[in-house]
Amino acid sequence: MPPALEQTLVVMPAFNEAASVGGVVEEVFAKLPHASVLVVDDGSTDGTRAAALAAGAMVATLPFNLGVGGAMRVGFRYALENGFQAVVQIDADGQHDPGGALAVLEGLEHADLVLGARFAGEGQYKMRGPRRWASVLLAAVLSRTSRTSLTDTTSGFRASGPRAIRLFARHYPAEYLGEPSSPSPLLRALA
Ligand SMILES: Nc1nc2c(ncn2[C@@H]2O[C@H](COP(=O)(O)OP(=O)(O)OP(=O)(O)O)[C@@H](O)[C@H]2O)c(=O)[nH]1
Ligand SMILES: [Mg+2]
Repeated sequence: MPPALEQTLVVMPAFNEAASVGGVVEEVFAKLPHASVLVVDDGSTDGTRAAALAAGAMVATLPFNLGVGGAMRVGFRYALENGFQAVVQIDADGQHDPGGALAVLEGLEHADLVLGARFAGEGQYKMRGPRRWASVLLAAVLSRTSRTSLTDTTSGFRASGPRAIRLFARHYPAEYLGEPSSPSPLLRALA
């Protein structure tokens, strides 16, 4: 059995997404009734917080910008402390179809972490230039390391089960899509 939606927390990292976050939250509630939604508003300077609250989400507002990694760790800690069995990350810019969240959640029956790939034959998403090369390289290296065929290792659309939640609440690459003092060339290409 995949985790019940009552025990599922949707975590939405958001940085200046006032224009889209409300619509995405509403769509999540429509597609995943009974799930909880936590928007992590990461020092936005627009109306992200108000738009997310108006749509019915919980909002964690960070006093300054931590980046997506730091924001996700806030979400995982909240999930752990409140007994959620699954965390689904959905971006606030409307790039992920919340309807697809059911499919990634179902994958948790057989895995600790499920990635919703953007290059697996559905949708129109395209990457170009260094970002694409870095993504292909990462996919090749991580496919070997994990002995699984992975096409899109940096997709934000992912579901984590209880073991992954415990791990990520403690350790999560906070620099990812953040502003580290000296970003690696690979991370810079992907950001
Ligand atoms: N919490 C937090 N969220 C962020 C930050 N930067 C981006 N985000 C959010 O993370 C999600 C993904 O960011 P995007 O900029 O869309 O990254 P992407 O999808 O890889 O890039 P695009 O292909 O340009 O859409 C969105 O919901 C953003 O609002 C940040 O510094 N902090
Ligand atoms: Mg995006």
